[in-house]
Amino acid sequence: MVQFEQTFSNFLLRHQERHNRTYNFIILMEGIVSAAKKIELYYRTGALKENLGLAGGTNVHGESVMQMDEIAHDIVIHYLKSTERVKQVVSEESDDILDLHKDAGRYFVYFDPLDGSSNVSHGLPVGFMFGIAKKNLEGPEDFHLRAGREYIAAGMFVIPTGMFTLALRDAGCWRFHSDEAMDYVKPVRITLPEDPKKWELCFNAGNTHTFKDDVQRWIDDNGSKYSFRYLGALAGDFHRLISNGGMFMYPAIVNHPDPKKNRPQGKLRLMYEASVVAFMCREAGGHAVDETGTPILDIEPKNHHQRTALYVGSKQVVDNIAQTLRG
Ligand code: AHM
Ligand code: MG
Repeated sequence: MVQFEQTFSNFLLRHQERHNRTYNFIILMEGIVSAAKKIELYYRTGALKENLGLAGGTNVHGESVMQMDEIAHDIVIHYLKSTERVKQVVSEESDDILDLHKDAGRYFVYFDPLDGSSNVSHGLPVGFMFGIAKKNLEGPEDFHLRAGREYIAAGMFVIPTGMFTLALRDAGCWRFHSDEAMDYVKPVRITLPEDPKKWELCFNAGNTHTFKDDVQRWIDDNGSKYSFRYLGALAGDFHRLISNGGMFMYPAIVNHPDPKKNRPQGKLRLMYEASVVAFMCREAGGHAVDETGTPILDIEPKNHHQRTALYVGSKQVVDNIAQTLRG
């Protein structure tokens, strides 16, 4: 018997029809999925094509080598442009906000085309992460930077594993995998497990002594309740976290022995890393806060590359550390 799975395209088409929505979002998502497939292909053949080198370096043939994250950025821009539905984008790989179809477009896309760069030279998982917001439907467009609560969707591809997670506002968090024909198939709704048995903690434990004292104390008091896992690429770490429950955190670094290495604002980027996972987590029943215990989704970005500390995962655990963070 041939086994047929529902495809992502069919899932999305039905979703839009059920909610009486236009097809614009389908056209946008088709562009995003095409970009992800291309990035995946380049990533898997990176060593062969020598795409894993440093930007500006040269390969054995004396040709200039593009870094994988620059390639991924170009791929995403190409496919987003081709949808003709995107007003502006923010990419981790571009200093400036980029205009695509500034007047005619309908969406804003905030993305990190290849997150987790320290994994690239090992061929280990990285992420293509994105948040999507819509133009002002009432009143003229003011091009303000959207807070996570204004996103209409957010998602991530864990490359090169073929796993894709997409959260749609008020319609849940869904996971798909790539089949033999490279189609994303078999939607599975993700809800954070209530049972604490599988919960895990996920953070760079080597940084513990650099966290603020209250956070170090929280880890001392609570750490032994959980298993620890850390891949070092947010998409991969969050992919596991959202299935098992627990908490991923990247606290502010304020006690570094070399004060120049402190990161009081945190490391991760608000618009295309923290808000993306916070949005997915909310749709899966979880929560996310920053170093002051403020919900990540409520933070109004002042700058498109703004950083934030991040605590994201099961509501119970995040609420618990949020109390400590609020002091
Ligand atoms: P990048 O955008 O430079 O790749 O940094 C983001 C990554 C995240 O994917 C990951 O969660 C974190 O940085 C890991 O940082 P560290 O190596 O300090 O633990
Ligand atoms: Mg990144």
